[in-house]
Amino acid sequence: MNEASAYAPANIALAKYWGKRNEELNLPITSSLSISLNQYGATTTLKEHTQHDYFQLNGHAIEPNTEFSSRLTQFLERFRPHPNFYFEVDTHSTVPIAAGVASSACGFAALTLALNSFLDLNLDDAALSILARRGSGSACRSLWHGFVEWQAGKLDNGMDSFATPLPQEWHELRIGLLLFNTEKKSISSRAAMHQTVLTSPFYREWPQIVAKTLVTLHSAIDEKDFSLLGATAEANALAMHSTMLTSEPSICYWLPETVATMQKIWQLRAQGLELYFTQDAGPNLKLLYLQQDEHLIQETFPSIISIAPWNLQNAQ
Ligand code: 2P0
Repeated sequence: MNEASAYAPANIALAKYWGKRNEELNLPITSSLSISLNQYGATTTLKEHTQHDYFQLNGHAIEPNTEFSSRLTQFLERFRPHPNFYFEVDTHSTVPIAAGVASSACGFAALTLALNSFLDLNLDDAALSILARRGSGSACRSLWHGFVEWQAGKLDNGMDSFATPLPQEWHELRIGLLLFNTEKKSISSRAAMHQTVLTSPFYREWPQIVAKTLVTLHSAIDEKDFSLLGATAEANALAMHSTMLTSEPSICYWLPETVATMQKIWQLRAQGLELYFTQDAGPNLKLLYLQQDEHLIQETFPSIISIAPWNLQNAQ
């Protein structure tokens, strides 16, 4: 166990995880369904360190006693072979900085996989997903490529709340990242989720909305019905943001560029282009389109980062 490395892709939810029934265990109120971002993710290397844990991100040491380092230390407590054993965790992320594309998700997923191999734990997929979830809820979906579904589960201890990959592949599907802002967000998704559940009068509708979204997404994926997939994912993201906007105080991750781009997408769609968006807890948009329109989309949005989720030869 001198050293172990693992890679995990970032993921974007088409049916969002928004709201917890248990904040300590990261147990969600609803199930969710995501698509992984192929070569955009995190590679984590683990070694033993002397005297204290040591964390590096993209070649820079993470200061001890920051919120980030204490979250990592807390996560590692579950794995420490004995109290005087310390970890060196070196993570390299290919996710564009501040893209709002779940850097914590791929980070905790890669760390869980690296721990499994470093400590020869031989954990099965469900156990790995449950452990990754403890680091960050959406990390439980980042252990696989392609479509992944996280079952909310019912148990209080969370042992039935884990993700599994879907068997369907959709090689023509593309995801585009459109980044408008690189500043740190004003409110973390963790805090925003908490505030929404407690204060939004619209939140009581959310579980039924997600249940319907999931049924429709499954038929869209089974039938390879792109219009249905795109429209369903877009409506789910807008419903999630409606719960945020109606929380008290209101949470608005939208920038003028976000809204202007939504309107441009709606206009292009009215002209016949099959283009949809989804948005997470940040101002950036993730576009959904098909390979046949990739050139046109790249011309229309020159800064877009276009991802082919099943073209896996580039993934680590
Ligand atoms: C998602 N998000 O399904 C949703 C949509 C953001 C918007 O999962 O508190 O970082 O660590 O469980 O996983 C971001 O939340 O939250 C997220 P924690 P996480 O992708």
